Amino acid sequence: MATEIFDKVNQMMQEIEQANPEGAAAIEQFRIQYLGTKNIIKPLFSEIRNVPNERKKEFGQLLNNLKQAAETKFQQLKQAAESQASDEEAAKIDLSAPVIGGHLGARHPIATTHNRIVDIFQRIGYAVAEDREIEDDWHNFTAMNTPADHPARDMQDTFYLLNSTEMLLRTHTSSVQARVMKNNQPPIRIIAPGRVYRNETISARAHCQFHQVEGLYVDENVSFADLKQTLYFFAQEMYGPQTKIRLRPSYFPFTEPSAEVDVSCFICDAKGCNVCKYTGWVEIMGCGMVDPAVLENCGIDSEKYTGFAFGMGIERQAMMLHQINDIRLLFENDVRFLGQFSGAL
Ligand code: 2NM
Repeated sequence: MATEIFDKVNQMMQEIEQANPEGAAAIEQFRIQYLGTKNIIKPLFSEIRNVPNERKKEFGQLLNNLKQAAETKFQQLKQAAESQASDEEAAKIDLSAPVIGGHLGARHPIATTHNRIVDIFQRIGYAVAEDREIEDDWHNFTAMNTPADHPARDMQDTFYLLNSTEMLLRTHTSSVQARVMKNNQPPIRIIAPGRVYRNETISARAHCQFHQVEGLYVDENVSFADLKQTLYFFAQEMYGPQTKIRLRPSYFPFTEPSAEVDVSCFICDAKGCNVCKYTGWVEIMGCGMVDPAVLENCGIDSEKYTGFAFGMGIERQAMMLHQINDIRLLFENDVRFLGQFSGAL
């Protein structure tokens, strides 16, 4: 009799361990059977009087283990069922469905302005050239006809890598054009957009990092007239069909002759306003005929070929287009600022 009741408890233990009810109803059935008010473990406790004294303690422990096993099993079943339910719920979400009334981000004005500039030049046959931001002195300065004693080469103006007099953060994307000229013969017609660095005191008008688009066209018989017409086309596409341009003589080490390019003020239609400081004109870029020394430095025969080049700051164009009066706004990523450009492409 005593061994029989022990066998019965051990068998029930096996049943509990092997039980695998599926679905909420079957799990509830398990709970009622082993843990409910009329569960089948409870009556076993009254069998203790039929167990010989020396085995009562052992029997009591066995029953407690049985109760505990049923409780543990039930908790496991419940958890497994809940996590399956949440998996099924998640599987119903269509991740490819379009957002309804969702909050869309905004493109950064530097990106939209960059895209506009690049697009205008691509339409007239310019290819985009990109290269490294960490440059060597030769591609950034020497190739660009910038002498060793030029102020741009000073530590005050250029970020050199730690303990280096050779490696620096490019100060303009001309270094990209030097690489293209070294590796290709004319005709060359490229724009080089990208980030550049200068050791400037940060203010509303200047930053130590900004973006440029530089252009370069080298071929036989490229003339200053070609340069002017290209810039005129760009100005009209960028600032509207009423836009005029004017060139003022200037100086760059890598071009001769050189000029600054102004466009008629598109804010006030050249009548005079804050943006053009009541002059009717705003400066948008520098340009010139590539100095023959630059062509020779990069392995191009300056007797056979001529070229023009130009360079503009993307931030400057973005600030004019959107009437932004502080360049620092373009680098702070304040969502109250960036959110104002949603919808722009
Ligand atoms: C400017 C102004 C004038 C320029 C020159 C060259 C190169 F590689 F051909 F020598 N690239 N860009 C250039 C000329 C850039 O930026 C204000």
